[in-house]
Amino acid sequence: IPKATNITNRKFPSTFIWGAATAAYQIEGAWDEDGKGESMWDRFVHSDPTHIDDRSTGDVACDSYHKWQEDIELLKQLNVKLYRFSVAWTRILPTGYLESFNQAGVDYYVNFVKALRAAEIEPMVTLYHWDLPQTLSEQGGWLNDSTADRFGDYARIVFKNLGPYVKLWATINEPKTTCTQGYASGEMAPGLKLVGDGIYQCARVQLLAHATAYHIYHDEFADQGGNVTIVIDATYNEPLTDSAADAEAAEWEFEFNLGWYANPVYLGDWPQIMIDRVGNRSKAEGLSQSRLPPWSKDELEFVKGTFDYFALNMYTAVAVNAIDEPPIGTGNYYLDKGTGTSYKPEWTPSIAGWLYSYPYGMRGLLNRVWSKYNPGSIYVTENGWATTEDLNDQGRLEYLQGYLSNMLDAILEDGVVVDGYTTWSLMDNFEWARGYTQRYGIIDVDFNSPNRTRTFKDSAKWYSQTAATYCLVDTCVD
Ligand code: GBH
Repeated sequence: IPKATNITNRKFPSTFIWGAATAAYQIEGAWDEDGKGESMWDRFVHSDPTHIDDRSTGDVACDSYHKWQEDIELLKQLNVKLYRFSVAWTRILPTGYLESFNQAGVDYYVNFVKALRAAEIEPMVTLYHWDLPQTLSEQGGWLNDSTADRFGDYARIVFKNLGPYVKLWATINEPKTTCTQGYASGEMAPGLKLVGDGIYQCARVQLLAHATAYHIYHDEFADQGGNVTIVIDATYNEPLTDSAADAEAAEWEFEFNLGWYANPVYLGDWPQIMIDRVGNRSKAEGLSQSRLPPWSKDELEFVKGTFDYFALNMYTAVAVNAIDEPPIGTGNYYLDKGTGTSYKPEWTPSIAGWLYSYPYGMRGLLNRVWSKYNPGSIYVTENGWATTEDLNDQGRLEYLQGYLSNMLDAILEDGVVVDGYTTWSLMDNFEWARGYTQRYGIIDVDFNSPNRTRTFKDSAKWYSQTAATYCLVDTCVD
């Protein structure tokens, strides 16, 4: 196995848990089978094929709905002990309402988690990875406060039925991506462009939904003894220059991205800089209330502290610079944050425009999350690299090796508690608006074959060795 430079040859702690991640809409297919309802992603891809770069859909995807036993075999061959996957809300409650309850959906996932346990693989279940029931979407989706209650109804069913086999829960995956890409840029479902106000309301409703599920678990299923949190994605924000202004801008960027979701959950309330900047700009626009919806005292209490660990998705670094105050006029999150972003020339680009390799960013961000939010335990629930289809994926191998090496530095040198890691992704899958043009899997999937044949890439061979030896290179010292 080739050695990248500066990779530590020390072992990960024996308690560290190696895993892989996927999401329902990206792998399952069987979009309308066995009573499943339509989700907003089903609608998004079917209503206008141009929403997706290659005009593809997740109708079949990796066909994991049928090939789940084969997926468990792959996990075993990878030597991983943790599998992060998501449940499709529309298999459990096809319309999002209780009266639409679908037993076949529950049975499917109960069988699946039982089989994972039998294979000695711990399930980490994400309740929501972007596939909102279309019925709820038409009633406002993440702009409508009542969606938080519907999410609670759904979460209760999943906790009750899967809870005996599941100890690690994630409520909502990357709420920020849903708000920015789904409700502001319109690149993802439901394709709305509400860049000044809907984007903030979407964050509020998702945080209420998360907190609702968290409290249901701890009030009604505490005897299951599991841990619940929300999955937040973040970049490592490096000031573009060593000027004080760029350092402050990097701080604003941090708060307008990670802090937007982490601050309410871990510390209480929106970050102060968001309250100030969005409030001031809203006032200057002549609005009577901030476009960032203020929390009531009860809501604040309800959301604060709703975590049992920190689930962090981390892929890239961003360089941040100060800019002149953007003109007042149209409400816009991207102007509210008042920063400029770019990528440094020394970082390695991937084929995804937003994703650059800067391995130190993993160590830097883990330290920041650890000291700022004091979460007790961190799982890195996604981290991965985009390529075209290629079995000889040396670039991915080096990316993972470099990021994991920096994670190990955070653990051994800095005392950050990282308990587990689920790489993105177990296998190539439907990459949202990019369709099948960008591959993140360590395992290749042949989307031209009806069998959706899975083949280990070089990175998967390396990862299976690493998961067995706790070592990023061929030989480690303890
Ligand atoms: C993850 O998000 C998702 O959870 C996962 O489903 C997905 O397959 C994986 O990434 C790979 O993309 O287009 O410049 O506006 C990672 C965080 C946040 C990264 C939104 C891309 C859009 C940047 N993503 N971001 S841009």
